[in-house]
Amino acid sequence: MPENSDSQKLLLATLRGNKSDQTPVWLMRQAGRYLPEYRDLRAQKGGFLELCYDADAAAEVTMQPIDRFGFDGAILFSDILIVPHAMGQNLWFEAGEGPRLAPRMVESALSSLTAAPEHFEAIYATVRKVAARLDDKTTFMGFAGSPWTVSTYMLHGQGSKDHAVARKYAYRDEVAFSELIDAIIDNSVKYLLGQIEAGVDAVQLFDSWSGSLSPAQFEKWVIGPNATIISRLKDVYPEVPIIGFPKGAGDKLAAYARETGADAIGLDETVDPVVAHKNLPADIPVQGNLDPLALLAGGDALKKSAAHILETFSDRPHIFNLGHGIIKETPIEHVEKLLTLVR
Ligand code: 1CP
Repeated sequence: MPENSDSQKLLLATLRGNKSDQTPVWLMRQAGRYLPEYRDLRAQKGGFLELCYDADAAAEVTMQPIDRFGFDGAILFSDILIVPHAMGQNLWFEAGEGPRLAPRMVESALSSLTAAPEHFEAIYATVRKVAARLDDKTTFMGFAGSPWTVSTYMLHGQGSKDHAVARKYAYRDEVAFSELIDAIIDNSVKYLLGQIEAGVDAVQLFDSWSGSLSPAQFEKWVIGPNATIISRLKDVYPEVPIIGFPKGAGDKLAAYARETGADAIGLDETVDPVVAHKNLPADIPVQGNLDPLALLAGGDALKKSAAHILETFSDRPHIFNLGHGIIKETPIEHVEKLLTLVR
């Protein structure tokens, strides 16, 4: 990407620490089920994974929220479970239930998996198509799940509420768990470097389930692996910003910000903006953190929450976002209202 076109990207500049009088905005899960055009294309393609691996369709889905709302950032349409799939686990989605992975790594050896790197190639094809379509004001973000969060799916074979199988495994079988985390790190670094080479401007690391760990486990399995991924990406692409999103980090948020080397910190909706602003390093950009339910509710709840967040972060680089993914029942008009409020 030539430098003169980069300079027009408000979100990218904010991630690099610039404060502008305009706050950039995008929404986690902005490409997805709350959009009728998404539901149409998904039905046409037959399912979610079919959509992910069809580069034309996935590029179209990535562009849908940009074409409709003009967000400052486009997030690659893919999923964090592409990494386990490329590592050789089978992956499918049960209708109305969610992801399934087999074999479950709690009872299988890593050495029994046969890698399927063609799954990464399909995603890079999407990245190239989107990069060719985006205008020079919109920042393009790639992503991966963080190792702890990805390991919970690989070990349970599906989503889980308390991640107990993974937490027990990490205590009881630390050597094997550590090997699994290292393998996820290696694959995630490879995958993110591939996304950057194919044309993304920045990447986000989603540690959606970091909130289920004890403080010592958080240091070991959240801060450690995220720091390793970030330092390995920075060795190759020091100028590409990395957003860390340790959902549910609570008291550990400041340690995460200091110790991982992330360029910007994503805040979930349980974080008090005033407390985060006080506790985080003064110059680090933050992203967030409207409650997805306040957006769904609309009206005063939406107005007041958005205003409070904007006001609190008015003298720090800030990217407006939700604290977690947009809920599928969210009315489109509420998204439009939010954009008016932020802009
Ligand atoms: O159409 C459908 O029914 C599929 C729903 C869907 C979508 C739209 C899934 C299944 N994944 C996605 C896309 C997706 N997932 C994106 C790209 C689009 C965007 O953000 O606009 C991203 C960044 C993700 C990331 C992701 N997938 C996370 C981390 C973020 C988060 O929300 O915490 C996680 C945990 C997943 C796993 C996943 N993917 C899909 C499901 C149903 C699940 C399981 C969630 C769970 O265990 O509760």
